[in-house]
Amino acid sequence: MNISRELFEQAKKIIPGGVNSPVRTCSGVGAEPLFIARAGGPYIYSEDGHELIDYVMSWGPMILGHCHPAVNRALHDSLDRGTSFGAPCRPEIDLARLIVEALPGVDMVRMVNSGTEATMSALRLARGFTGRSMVLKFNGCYHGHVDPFLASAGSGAATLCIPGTPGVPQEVVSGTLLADYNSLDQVKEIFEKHGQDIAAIFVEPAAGNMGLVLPEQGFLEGLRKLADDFGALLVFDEVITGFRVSYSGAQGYYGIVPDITCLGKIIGGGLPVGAYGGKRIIMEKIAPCGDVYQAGTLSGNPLAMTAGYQTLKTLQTMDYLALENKTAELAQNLKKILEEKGIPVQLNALASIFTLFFSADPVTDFASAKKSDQNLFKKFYNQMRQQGIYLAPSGFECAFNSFAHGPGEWEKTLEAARKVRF
Ligand code: KE4
Repeated sequence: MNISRELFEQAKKIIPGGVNSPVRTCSGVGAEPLFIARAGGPYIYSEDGHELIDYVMSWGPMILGHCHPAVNRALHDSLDRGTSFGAPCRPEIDLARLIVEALPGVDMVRMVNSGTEATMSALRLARGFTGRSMVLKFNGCYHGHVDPFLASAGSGAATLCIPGTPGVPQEVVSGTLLADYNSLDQVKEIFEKHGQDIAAIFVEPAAGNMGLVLPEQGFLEGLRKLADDFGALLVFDEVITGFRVSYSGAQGYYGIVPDITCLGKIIGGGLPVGAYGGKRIIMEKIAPCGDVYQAGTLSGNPLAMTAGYQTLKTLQTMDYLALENKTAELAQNLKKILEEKGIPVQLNALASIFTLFFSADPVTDFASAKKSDQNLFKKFYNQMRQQGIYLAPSGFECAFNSFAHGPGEWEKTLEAARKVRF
């Protein structure tokens, strides 16, 4: 009896692909999805009763671990007061205040309901504030399924785009410019050609959607200077890195202050939340104080605000450096185990995130990430999952450690890696 398989067959009849987000099918690694019944701490439990150590952690939100007592207690209390009012409520101020106090680049913040909604709104704001229409993003960076960002490099000049998916008209991506991550020369060239028309640079300050790719020395500083020199805005998509790489996000970790910051994942504590924030003069351009329109029925609902608030309050008491060190130790030991099997591995790690690329060459951008051996990753993923270690079902995602993982989980993870056969 395979309950997950049965549920997957049922789901496929009424939900496209049987999932509410494509990566969850696990088709990229030749596996079927596990249907999860419950989770607690660093563990998830499948409908078939299997316990697995979770390094997906809902793709980042669960940095405290699943069912953190303080978060769940706060949610239970909030539930009995109502789930959504469609009117201002105190928890919105409480969470907004924590975000503003934590992030150097955020004087004001608007809540939305997903990372996609955050980046979509931030793009409209950047265009409205600057009066310009073009936007520059980086190959391999993902900013949610916003039409102008679903663009692929066109032929010839790398900067001109074609739609990355059906349903996005050419004219929607004609204002999107593409460069390679960590390539300041390409960015300079693009600005020299289009500089007066570029509203914003959108960048993941540490990129988590091609596997983890870190900014090279001077890259973020260079983007900051180019944005300033040409009157464009610098937008940090911190949906993954916000409150993950440090309590002050990547902007605090790297010491670069963006004009707008996009958030999601951790600030919702597992409930649907996104946010975008920035300098006051920019944020006051947003309706109703400004004329750039954005709205949302469930934005700022008390339940999600409560989960986010309690998560951040708890994070204020946690030792990020200790978790960073433990994550580095785990990742380096995994790399060592694989190399002892004759498997070339590149490790990219930052704070509590890491990616093992099955490649002999360093991974510094999307092109080098794509050179990694996905067949080796597939073998690794499936044999680790069979041994109760739940990794992201793609070689272009990250592993997320948490404050709930401990020596027992890390040792079990290493033991499982030792038994993988390639
Ligand atoms: P959501 O709309 O999925 O909440 O956020 C979109 C988004 C925006 N920016 C960054 C940097 C992101 O990583 C994401 C979403 N991340 C993916 C995984 N890397 C979510 C998983 C999924 O699509 O199911």
